[in-house]
Amino acid sequence: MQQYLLFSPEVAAARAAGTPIVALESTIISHGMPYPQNVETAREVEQIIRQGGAVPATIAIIGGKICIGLSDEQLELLGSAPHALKVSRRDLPFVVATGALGATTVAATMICAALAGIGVFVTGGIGGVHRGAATSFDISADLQELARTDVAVVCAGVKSILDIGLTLEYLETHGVPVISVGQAGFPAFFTRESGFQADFQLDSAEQQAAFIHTKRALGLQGGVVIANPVPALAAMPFEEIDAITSRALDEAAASGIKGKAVTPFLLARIKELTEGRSLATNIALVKHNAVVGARLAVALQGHAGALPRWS
Ligand code: PSU
Ligand code: MN
Repeated sequence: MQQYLLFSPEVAAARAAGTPIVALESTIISHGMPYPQNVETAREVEQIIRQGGAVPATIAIIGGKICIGLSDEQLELLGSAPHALKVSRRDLPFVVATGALGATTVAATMICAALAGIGVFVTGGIGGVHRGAATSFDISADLQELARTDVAVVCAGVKSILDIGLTLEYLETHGVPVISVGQAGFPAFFTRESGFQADFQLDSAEQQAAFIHTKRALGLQGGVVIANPVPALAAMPFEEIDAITSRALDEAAASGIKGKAVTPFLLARIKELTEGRSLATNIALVKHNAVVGARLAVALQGHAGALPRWS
C-alpha cells in the first residue's frame, strides 16, 4: 500500500518529527471554487494551519500516486487544469491505475488520510443526502466514509442544497457523532444555523480530542463530524441563500444534471446567483475551519495515551 503514497518533503519531515498534520481535500480546489481564488485559498488555508502549529497535507492523485502534501506547482495544476477528475471512493483505483489527475472529495481524502496515518481533516462542507433522494438515491459517498473511516472532519456543516435533516438521520444510523463548536445548533455552511441541533457541543480542542481519543479507545470505528459555524460577519442572510438554493436546484433538475456533476453544478450556480458573495463566505469559513482543525491536531498529538495506530 505504501508504494502508492507519496509524501511531500514538508509532510515527510513532520511525520519524522512527530509534528501534528492536518489533511486537506482537493475537490474543493478543482470543482468547488473558481480559478484563481481556489489556488489562493488553498495556499492561505495551508498557511493558517502552519501558524496553528501543524503541517498541512493537501491530498490529490497525480501521476499514479496518492500525493500527501502538494507543491505550489501541484496546487496550481489542480486549480487550473480543466481535466482534473473528481475522485470519490469508487474512482480511486481507476485514477491511481491510469495515472489521471484526480482531486479527492471528502470521502477519498478521508481514505487517503487514514492510509497516511492522519487523523484530522479540514474542509468546507461535506456531502450528504440530496433533496429528493427518495427517488434519485443521491446520497454522497462522504457519509458512508464517515461511517467507516477513522478521521475527524472539520467542516461548516452541510449546505441547504442537501436535505439537512435526512443527512443527520443517516449519520445517526451509521453511528457518526456530529459535534458542534461554539453553539448547540448544527450549521448550514453559508449560515450559522440550520434549524437542527448537533449531537454534542464541544467548544475546546481539548474536549474534542478527548472525545476522539475515547471513541478510538472503545474500538468504535468511523469518523466524527466537527461542525464549526461560519464566522457571523461572513455569514449570508438565510432568506437570500434559501431562495437562491431553490432556484439552483430547479435549474439542475430542469437541465437533467445527475450523479457526481450535481454538487459542482449547484456550487457554481449559487456563486453566480449571489454575484460572488457566496464565494467570499465559502473562503471565510474554510479558513475558520483551518484554525479549528490545527488546534484539534495539536491537542490530539498531545493527548496522553494516543492510540498506537497513530504512530
Ligand atoms: N460541498 C461543498 N463544497 C464542496 C463539496 C461539497 O460545499 O467542494 C465537494 C466535496 O469534495 C465533497 C463533494 O466531498 O463535493 C461531495 O460530492 P458528492 O455530493 O458528489 O458526493
Ligand atoms: Mn451524489
